[in-house]
Amino acid sequence: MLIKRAFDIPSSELTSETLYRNRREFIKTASAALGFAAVGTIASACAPGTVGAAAEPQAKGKYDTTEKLTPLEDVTMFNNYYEFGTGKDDPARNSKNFKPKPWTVKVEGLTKKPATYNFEDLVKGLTVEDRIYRMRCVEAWSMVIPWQGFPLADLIKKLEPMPSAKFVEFRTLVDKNQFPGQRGLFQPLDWPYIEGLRMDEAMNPLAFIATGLYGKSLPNQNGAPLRLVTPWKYGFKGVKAIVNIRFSETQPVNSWQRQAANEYGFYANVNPEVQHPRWSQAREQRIGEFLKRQTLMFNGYTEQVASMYSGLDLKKNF
Ligand SMILES: Nc1nc2c(c(=O)[nH]1)N[C@H]1C(S)=C(S)[C@@H](COP(=O)(O)O)O[C@H]1N2
Ligand SMILES: [Mo]
Repeated sequence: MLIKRAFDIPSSELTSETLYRNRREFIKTASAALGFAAVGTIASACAPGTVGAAAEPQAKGKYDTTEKLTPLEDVTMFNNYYEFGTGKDDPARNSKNFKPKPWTVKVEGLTKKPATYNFEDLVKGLTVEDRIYRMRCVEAWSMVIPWQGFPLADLIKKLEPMPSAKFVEFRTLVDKNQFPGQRGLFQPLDWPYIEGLRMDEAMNPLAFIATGLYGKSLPNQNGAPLRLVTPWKYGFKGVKAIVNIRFSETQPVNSWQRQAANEYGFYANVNPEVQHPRWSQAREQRIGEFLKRQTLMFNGYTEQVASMYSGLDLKKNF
């Protein structure tokens, strides 16, 4: 017989592209029908490892990059998450027993809706979206990651900050029992991990809160159950396992700034022209590629973000 029927095709012939696209459609439909909470449940019921290997671009939305996706294995095995250790493989190894559920987020400061929300209430009414973003770490490695989550702007609108709020600050959980990096003699950072954005940056359509990736609920090592994603900034802005959102009038001091203010600024915009004191930022290593590539201004998102920084000296405000 010449024509193969679908169930005759060995799974090795089904590209991860097809699997990923189908799953993406399925999750969209299912989450529309069942509401936001369904995403995690449905996605985690799918076996891990069936998507991701040499995946092809799946750009759909207007903010999606068409570049080749970084395989799921790399996205989940090569991480930065000092609460779990300073090695790139520590987060995957040490986060297996982390409990992202139940989860609460305290919202405070200059807001009309201050409260401690459980995760489900915090995200209630927000629409899940896909975003394929180019990601760039300050250590010069980069990836392309298909995220699921919602625009940060949608969450902020729901939380009704007061007009006097000029910044929003995020904090990660502090829990010695769950985070080996918060025990012991060597503490690489002061805890909690803190990051912040100017309000206009936070409201920019690119700023995203991820609750999933590759159609799966967010792996612990990537910041479950919710983390910030700002693709025009260096990776350290992407604060993980958020338990605190504070609206303030004054600019927050983020963790890396507190650690080494000469090396890490508040803005952390990807900028090939401003070098880190110890290394150049002109080029980057895309995980899975052999040759280095040029780093793009604002990580390639100039069109969406440059206007926010007109009149700002980006060499001083790095
Ligand atoms: N709480 C917390 N968030 C964090 C970090 C961390 O150490 N702790 N590392 C940051 C850095 S430096 C990077 S590059 C990204 C990496 O995200 P990923 O592991 O999902 O790729 O997480 C950021 N968020
Ligand atoms: Mo990073």
